[in-house]
Parts: sequence; structure tokens; C-alpha cells
Amino acid sequence: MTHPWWKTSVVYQIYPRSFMDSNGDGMGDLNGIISKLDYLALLGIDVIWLSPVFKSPMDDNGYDISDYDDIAPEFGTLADMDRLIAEARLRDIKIIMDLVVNHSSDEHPWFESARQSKDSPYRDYYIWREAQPDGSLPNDIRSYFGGPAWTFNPATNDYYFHQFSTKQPDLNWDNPAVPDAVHAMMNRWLDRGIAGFRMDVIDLIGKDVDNKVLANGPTLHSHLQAMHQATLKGRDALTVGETWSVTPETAQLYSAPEREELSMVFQFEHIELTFDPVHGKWRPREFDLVALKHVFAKWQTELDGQGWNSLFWNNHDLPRAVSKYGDDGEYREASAKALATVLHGMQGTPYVYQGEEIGMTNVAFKVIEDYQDIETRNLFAERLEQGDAPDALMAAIHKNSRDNARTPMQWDASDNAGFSSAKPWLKVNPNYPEINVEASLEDQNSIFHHYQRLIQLRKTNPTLIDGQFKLLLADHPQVFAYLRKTDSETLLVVGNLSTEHLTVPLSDNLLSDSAQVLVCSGTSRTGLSQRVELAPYDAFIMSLG
Ligand code: TEU
Ligand code: CA
Repeated sequence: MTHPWWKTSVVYQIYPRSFMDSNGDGMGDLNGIISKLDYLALLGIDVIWLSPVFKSPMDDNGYDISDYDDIAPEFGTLADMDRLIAEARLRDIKIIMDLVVNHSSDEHPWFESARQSKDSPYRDYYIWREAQPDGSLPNDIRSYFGGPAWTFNPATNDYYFHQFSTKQPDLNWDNPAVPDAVHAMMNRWLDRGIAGFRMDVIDLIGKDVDNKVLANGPTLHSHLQAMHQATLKGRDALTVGETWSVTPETAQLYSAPEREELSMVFQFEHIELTFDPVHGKWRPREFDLVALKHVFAKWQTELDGQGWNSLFWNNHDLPRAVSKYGDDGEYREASAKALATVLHGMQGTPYVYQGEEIGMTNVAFKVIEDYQDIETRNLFAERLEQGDAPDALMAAIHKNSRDNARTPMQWDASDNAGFSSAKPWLKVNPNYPEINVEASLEDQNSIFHHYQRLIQLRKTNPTLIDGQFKLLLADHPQVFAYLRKTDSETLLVVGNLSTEHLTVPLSDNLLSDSAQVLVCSGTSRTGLSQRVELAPYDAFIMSLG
């Protein structure tokens, strides 16, 4: 069966400001990424998802774009971007960029014009509403980054809508000029040689603010179909939508090939299992493996043949996988490998977030001033005002702040972890002398080399791409085990996601004397017995023939 290239690819996400600083200003940059392409080629990844590098006042670290056609000077120039695309291509690595078009920066020329006068030609690129007759806000929608989603604009004596910071005004997709401008910009970047886009909060572009419908709005899919026709059709591109609101049913609307919208989406149901239903991630709940397995099984089953899954544990908005789902203490290496095994064994396109491949961990800065993320800072201030205890807030921040994922990449044990010769924009995790790329490359049993083997297996084993998923031991509280079956092969994937020594029963119809270990971490094993011994965080992928 032939597949589009992105079904057999592994994507590596780079958060550019934290990846590698080439010019000693404490900020990661494009030339820093170019200097590390051989490392990424060694890991074996096929695609780089580059978080935004466009011109931006950096209120939300680049997710607030003031020029979609130019590179932020902090990161380099358009010539550097062209060089990155070319140098990556020499290593068979494609680049997809971050399309942030639910909103722009308030310093984008469109908004700077729109906010000056109701007669601006760009006025309707954004969403404006008058105050209510009693002078109150247009409605009670709140911003994700704290406070109301409406900010008063004195020059036009009305309010503009922003679901994120006050410096991220939402674009008005009901105005045809907006999709037209976005499509033209997308085509310019595709013509420049990028291989597609990750689409930031793309489930929000069909919003109807007057009826307070924000995600999955009435015009969403017509916008995505129009976008596909105007930009992606006929191009062999990878597109992945960030869709916090998606369900398996609606995921099919985005990723069923015949709908000609996107290649796949990021769903977050497995992430939100640990969020409080009302207070979200700021009242974290412990994760429950049984619930997690059922969520994964549902997505694997319902998208099989209907769409396509993305597979991830973390990204630049989420805490480090080994800290959240594994054990970042005694069993850091074992648990990181086990988490990678049970994720990469599933059907879909795996995404590796920078540093995940060496088991980088969460950070626990002592004071809020050490945190840089606008979401963390705003919500600390807002919750403090609402009476939350500072210690409880800091504990929640240690668990779920986005800065957990944004501390500089740890390259070696030299100053600043080899990330920069200057003071980094965000403090380095103090565990960098032990946890760094150089140490990982020297150790054949490192997390890095386990990721390398998993990524290599995806290129060589068709069952990993096409095999039907079947959950085993569904209610076992510590073990995540499943099958991947095609007509010609059955794979068994097992991960002990606990610190306990376990013996688990396997139904005897799985026993096969042609069982062969393909990838294994922890206890080395050969064949398969009816009762499988598992040490803490043992994990393996076995072919049962
Ligand atoms: O994130 C969308 C988003 O909703 C998350 O930031 C979420 O609010 C939170 O982090 C998880 O609980 C995207 C980008 O990935 C993020 O970095 C941007 O800040 C945001 O959109 C606005 O562009
Ligand atoms: Ca730099």
C-alpha cells in the first residue's frame, strides 16, 4: 500500500528561541538550527516543525506575528531561512512552519491601521464591537491568558476581540479579504520550499463571537476547504491542525482524505485528562493510566481508515513527558524510553519535541519572576488576586507551566548547557550537567538511541504504519499493551509504566515461537512466555510473526 510521505515520517518540533544560539545573544536562532541538522539527521527524523520565526514583538514568543513575510531579527534573515530549507533538504529533512492566523500581533500594519479609524481599509480584518448600552463589555468571553477577551480602543471608542493576549487581536475570517491574504502568504512560503504547516488554534477561525461560539464554529470547515483548494491542492504538503476542541468524530472532518482539508490534527484529550474540568491545568489532577489507555484506544480505533492520528506527549505548551507521565527521578531513563515505545508503536505520525529524545525534565524555578511565559505570569497574577495561595499556584506552575518545555536545549555539560555563550533568555534547567546530548550520544543505551531505533523501525516496518490497533489488558493500572495487526504480521507492544516488578498474563493465542524482539528497553528478552515478567518501566515491541 503506498502512503503519503507524512504517514511514514517522524516530526521533530523546534522551539527556535530555545534550541541553539549561534551568535552569542542568549537567544536561539536559525543558524543555530542549521548547525544542529547533522544531529537531527542522526536521530533519523524526517520533518522539522519550526515554531514561529516571523517578525513579532514576542509578547507570546512569536505567536503574535507582525509580518508574515519576514523573519524576526532575533532569529536571523530570510536568507538564513532559505539556507535552513536548503541544508535540511540535503539531509532529506523537510521543514513545516507554524501558521498563526487566528490572530495577528497588534503591531501588524493591518491592526495598526484598523485601530486608528473606522474608515481604515483594514478595519474589518479584525473583530470590533461597541460596549453594551449599560457601558459593560460586548460580552463575557474571557481570554485564555487571563482577563476579558475584549480590550477598549480609544481612537474608535469600541472594543476589539482577542482570545489570547491583548497584543494578539483575532482576525475576522468572515471578511473574505482575510482568507485571501492568508492563502497568498501560504503560497509564498510553499513556493519558497517549505513542506507544509502546523496550524495554530485553527479550530477557532470559524468563530461566531456574538453567539459565543469560539471553537468548531459554523464556518470552520468551509474555510479549511477553501484554504486547501487555494494553497495545498496539488502540493504534496503536510498540514497538522492544533485543535484543542476536536473529538474523534470531528477529527474525521479535518483529516479524511476525501474532505481535502488537513493531513491530521493534534487532539488533546489525553492531555486534558490531567486538567481540572473547571480550573484546567491550574488545578492539576494525577494521571490515570487506565483512562489514558482508553482515550488512546478510542482515537486509534475511530480514526483507523477514516483519518490519521498525530502521536505526541509534549510540545512547547506542555510539561515534559518524563516528568508528567513517567518518573523524572530514579527511573528517568527507563520511563522516558517506555513512554516513547508505547507512543511510537501506535498508528499515526509521531512528534518528538526538542529535548524529549534525551529525557529533559520539568524545571521548578523558585520564584515567579524566573518564569517568562505570558500565560504563566498572567494566570499567577490573576489567581493570586482571586485568593489562590502562592505556594499552591507555584506547585501548579511547576507541574504545568509552558516554560517547563522552553528551558534551553541541553547540548553538553559546558556553561549554559552549550546552548549559548551568553546568558540565555530563560534559565537553563540546573540538571544539564547530567542530562545533555553529548552524554546521550556516548551511551548506546541512552534515551536518544532508543528514539533512534523507534524512528528507524517506523521506516522499515509496514505493520507499524498500517496495523490495526487492539488494546490488551485494558484495565491493568500499570501496563499499556496492545497489538498492531495486518494480514501478514502482528506486533505486540508492551510498556510497564510503573516502578513495580510485574508479571502479566498474555492469552496463549499470542504465544508464538517465531516471536522476535524489534525494539526493547530495560530487561532484554528473546521469546514470549504466557506470563511476561516486567521490571519497572520495561517496554518492548515484538513481532509475533
Ligand atoms: O496554543 C493554544 C492554546 O490554547 C494553548 O496555549 C493553551 O492555552 C495552553 O497553553 C494549554 O493549556 C497555541 C500555541 O501553541 C501557543 O503557544 C500560543 O500561546 C497560543 O496558541 C496563541 O497563539
Ligand atoms: Ca542568537
